[in-house]
Amino acid sequence: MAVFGRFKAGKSSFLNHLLVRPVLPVGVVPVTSVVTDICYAPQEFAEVIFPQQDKVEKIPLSEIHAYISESENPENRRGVKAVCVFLPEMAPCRQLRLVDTPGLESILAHNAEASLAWSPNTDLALVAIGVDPPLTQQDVSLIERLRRLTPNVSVLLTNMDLLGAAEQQEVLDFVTSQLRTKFPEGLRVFPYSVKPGYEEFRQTFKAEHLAKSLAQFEKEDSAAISRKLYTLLSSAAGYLNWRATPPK
Ligand SMILES: Nc1nc2c(ncn2[C@@H]2O[C@H](COP(=O)(O)OP(=O)(O)OP(=O)(O)O)[C@@H](O)[C@H]2O)c(=O)[nH]1
Ligand SMILES: [Mg+2]
Repeated sequence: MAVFGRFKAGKSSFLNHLLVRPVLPVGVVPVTSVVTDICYAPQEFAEVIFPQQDKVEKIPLSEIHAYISESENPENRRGVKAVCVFLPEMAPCRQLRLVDTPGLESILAHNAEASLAWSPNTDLALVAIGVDPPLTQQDVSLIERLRRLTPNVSVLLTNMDLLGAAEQQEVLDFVTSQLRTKFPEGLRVFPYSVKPGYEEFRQTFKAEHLAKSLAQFEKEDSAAISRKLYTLLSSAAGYLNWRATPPK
């Protein structure tokens, strides 16, 4: 499950909250500069993938900041393709990989490039949208783009704690109805906050999205592969003077 979205939407904070541990660096300025993949291993460690040198370096988890944060690896000068984090606490969901991506729409264009270049690998995509502003044309374009790569795209409405109860409902209704007009076949919207007192959002997300997605993993996987093949064939269709049939 890969988390995409605007810079500072709270993508890394959300994954830390899900893991109940501050694994990924977060901050008030653009932070994540490298795609970071989190999955299960019996022991905790991390690997840094350098494509240019065809090299994988094993490092302690405490050192990942040096490779994935904009302040310590500006413009990804170290030339890192991705960082893989292995955690024993991912044991209950071994078939799951959580992926954090650099933010879009910031002044740092290389971050958006890194995210979009990685996006064709996505099976389950989660688009993080902060409540202020609640939904932009760029968010909708991102969802459209991801839906060409996978049938399973959902929205995480972050920073809900910044609003009172009535405003929370107002924003949720606005985002849901706007998305329904753009995507009539439906898109799940999960409200979220990492602040104390909002743990029920995490429970709902885990029960309603993660657990169900894992249960349907095989089915989802083959649907995602069909969608990717369709996108690949469509992009090659002009070249071959042939029309691809969309998957059912
Ligand atoms: N009030 C509030 N603040 C949040 C929440 N989630 C994240 N933040 C804050 O928002 C800021 C950005 O969080 P990050 O997790 O770094 O955001 P990001 O989307 O990963 O940012 P980039 O990696 O730069 O794209 C930080 O200052 C967080 O503390 C939330 O649910 N509520
Ligand atoms: Mg981040």
